Amino acid sequence: MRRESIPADCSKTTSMNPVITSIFTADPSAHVWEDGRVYIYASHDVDPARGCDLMDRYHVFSSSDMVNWRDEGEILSSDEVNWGRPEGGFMWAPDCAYKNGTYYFYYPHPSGSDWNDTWKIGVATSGKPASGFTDQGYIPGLGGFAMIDPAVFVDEDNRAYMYYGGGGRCEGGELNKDMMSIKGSMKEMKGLEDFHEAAWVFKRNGVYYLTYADNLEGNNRMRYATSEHPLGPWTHRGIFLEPCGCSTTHGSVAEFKGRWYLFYHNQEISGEGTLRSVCIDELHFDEDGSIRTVVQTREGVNPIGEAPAPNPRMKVYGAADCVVGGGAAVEARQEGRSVITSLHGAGACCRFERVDGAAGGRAEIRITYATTARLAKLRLNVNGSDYSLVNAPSTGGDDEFDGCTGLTVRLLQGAVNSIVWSGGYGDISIACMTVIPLED
Ligand code: FUB
Repeated sequence: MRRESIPADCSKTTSMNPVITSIFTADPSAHVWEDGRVYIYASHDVDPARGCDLMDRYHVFSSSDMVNWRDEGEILSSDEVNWGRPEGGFMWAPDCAYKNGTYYFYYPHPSGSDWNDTWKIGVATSGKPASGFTDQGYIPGLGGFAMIDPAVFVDEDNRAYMYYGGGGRCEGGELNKDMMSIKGSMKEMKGLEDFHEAAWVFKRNGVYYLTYADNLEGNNRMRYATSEHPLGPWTHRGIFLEPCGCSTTHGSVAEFKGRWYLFYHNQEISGEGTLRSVCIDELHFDEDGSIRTVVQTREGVNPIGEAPAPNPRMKVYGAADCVVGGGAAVEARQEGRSVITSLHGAGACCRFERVDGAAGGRAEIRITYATTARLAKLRLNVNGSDYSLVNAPSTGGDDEFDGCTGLTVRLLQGAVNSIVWSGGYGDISIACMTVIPLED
């Protein structure tokens, strides 16, 4: 295998917005766990979109510095939910909580074909934050018409609370110690003004904050209310996120290394309300605890904490390692580099054989690319499994190989894996492919 000289480096100086560009993601729920990393549990808008019904799986993303984000891969799909809607789909805004060594992943999903009347709140558990989740069923007694968007807040005394709702009604209740049932019953959260959906609760300086999306026609905003108690009553405090240019708005708030952040989504990359992308901007408070209006930026946020160290197990595969087909070509560029080009035609592809999957299991697969197309895409197939379309936003020049995109997939043990990138979705050239084995 020949190593290419083009660096397979995805590092950024600010997070940029949207921050997740490789696939379409929405409804981010952010948490900082004991390993010191920040995690985003997001919905996945499946491309091409057809309303929000094809959203059938979840990915997790994590970072050590708020700027460089790693796709941790898919953690749950509707195929794995045996109590779920027979037709699948409708895996909407999720959340995750940690208690006593277990991660609890909460997600809204209908149990019947009449989807909006049969919502339930499913729970999947794992001993790890971003892999190994197994569905455990749904929380008894919760759900029904429009009751979506679960959010769980674990207080300093280790008591946990669930909030959820849609269609104008927000409910909250305490979770039992098992984290999978409600103590008593849920009650309506009083004092919220113009509640639509997307409840989220956090605590700062002893004050509980409940944030949510309002009902502004076609362009929801985010409002918040505060309370001295986790289940209210709440005092409405106002709007802190103006419209993001997307018909839905959904956000979460987290503190990371002493700074506060809002995680939300917009439709900047696609221009379509059902192909959304997660963004991050800083959140600031006034002296009296009021949240200042969030400034939505293109640059995103600055690095904080440690940048990711190069992974010693990373392997880089160049144009010489790939077999092209369907009109794709290998071309020599400046400094004697060879790159894979002409991937715009339907059927054009490049195939990397004998890719090393190390011990097998999860691995990040990234490509370093250049494109002048506003939004090129490539379809990724690994060992015969079709993963999805992977986005490759413009780098501004067909010789500007500073684009980086990819997914986390599952590889087999050893140098036996076949990875195919197929084109037909915009002109794009690939300089190299990087494979980084992850802990399983
Ligand atoms: O992503 C599907 C739905 O759109 C979410 O559950 C809502 O909060 C809205 O963002």
